[in-house]
Amino acid sequence: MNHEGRLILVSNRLPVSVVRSSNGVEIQQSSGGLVSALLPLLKSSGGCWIGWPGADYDAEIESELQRESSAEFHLQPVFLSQSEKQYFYDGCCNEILWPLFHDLQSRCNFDPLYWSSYLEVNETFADAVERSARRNDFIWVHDYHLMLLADCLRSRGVRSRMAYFHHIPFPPPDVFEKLPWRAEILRGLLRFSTLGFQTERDRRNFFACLRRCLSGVQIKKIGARFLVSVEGRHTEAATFPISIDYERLACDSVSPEILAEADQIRRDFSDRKLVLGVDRLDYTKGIPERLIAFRTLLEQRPELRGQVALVQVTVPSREQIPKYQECKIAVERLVSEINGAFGGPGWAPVTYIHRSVPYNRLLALYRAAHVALVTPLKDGMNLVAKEFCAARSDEQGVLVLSEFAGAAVELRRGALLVNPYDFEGVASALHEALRMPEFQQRIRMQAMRRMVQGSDVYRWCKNCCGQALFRDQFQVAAQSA
Ligand code: GDG
Repeated sequence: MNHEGRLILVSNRLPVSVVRSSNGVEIQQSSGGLVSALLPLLKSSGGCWIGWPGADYDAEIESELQRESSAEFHLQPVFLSQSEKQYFYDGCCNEILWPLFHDLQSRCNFDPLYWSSYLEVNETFADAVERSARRNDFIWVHDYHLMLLADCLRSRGVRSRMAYFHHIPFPPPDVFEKLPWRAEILRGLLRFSTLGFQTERDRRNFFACLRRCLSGVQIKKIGARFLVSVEGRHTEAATFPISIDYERLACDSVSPEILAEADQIRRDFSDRKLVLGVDRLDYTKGIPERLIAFRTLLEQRPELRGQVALVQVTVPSREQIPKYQECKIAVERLVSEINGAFGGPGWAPVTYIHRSVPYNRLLALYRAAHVALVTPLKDGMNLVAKEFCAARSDEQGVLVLSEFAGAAVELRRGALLVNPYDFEGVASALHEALRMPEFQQRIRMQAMRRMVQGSDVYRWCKNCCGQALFRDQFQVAAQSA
């Protein structure tokens, strides 16, 4: 990618999981489009990936990670203490920044101790980056856990190019300004050379927050990019919607095993129409609201009772945080109410799977579903929506998608867009989806597949990095514009 420098990737989590067994510690590479897109880049640039391995400090883990690292690139762990996990990760990241950035400020706990820990952990990550990075390296930081990293590094005199990609939404100023440390976050972000957002909505919100909370900010548009200038410093900002490894998913999902498994799933449900939800168990994903909409459908359309089944996969997430525990209880209560009210002997309208299903099973579910019901209250992008399309080479299936998911921008021509808070609206879109003729499904699915295929995760990666690499030329152009 870059002739001189290496790529230094920094994210809260390393792209691995640590599995302990009787044989000791084993390091497993995480799957997913982001890791598949980034690893080849990392290998070609000979860089390193810095992050928390998701386990407490252990010399054995450290040496296993070293063994996993190759001549091409290495994995550098940053270990968090118990109190850092509690105050930085659970606290600041997941009880302040996560809800606030998803417009749910009433769920925030603005504890100043959480913020102190955020500052400390960003410094700890900066220690690790400083140890690894050289002047010509390109440092690419991911997500809201590390918004102050460039600031920490610049204060130590690190002058490398630094890009930041924001995976979650950026809230509008009326929401963002509730944050007691709003100016620190904005100033911190402006120490990066390049800022990437998922959608224009997020980029615009970021600019509106800058104008509301900082003085002396100037923003110039140059082509599809923007140059933000403050106090004589410049940062480039642009929109790069993240995506998936389309070809891999499309290819894997037509293997004979997956197709046979999808047929088996349909038979298991006695050829009832399947509606599928796949999410981390997170209150932003709108799972209780989705269940209420499904209940509304069964109440309003008695003829559908016994004809349609909702399969909801929820992957356990952030289970030690009270708001997540409340969400889990709300989901379980609704599932049992719906099954109690509309189920019959040997038959339940909602199948609730509270665990991660294997990749092959997930693909078979995508293939078996008549409808994917993707209704987050707000989402940076939502990759499940794109994966569903990639898996449907049969050009059948309907996507019912929240208008508040970043994916709605690219998929709006094929999906049925809904407001997840409008239960009757979601129920009626679901009804339309279940009755949609095959030719209409085909037209819509073709449009969505074309869109996802044309902008996959590799292209995303190239756009994000390419832009950062050409930053110097861009700034010269900007200053003379
Ligand atoms: C953040 C932002 C943004 C889910 N269940 C299973 C499973 N998954 C996989 C899906 C998909 C991924 O997890 C979930 O991605 P999302 O995009 O939906 O959501 P977040 O985790 O919230 O991610 C989001 C994303 O970052 C990228 O920028 O889109 O807005 O919140 O890939 O397939 N995979 C398997 N079994 C499961 O049960 N194997």
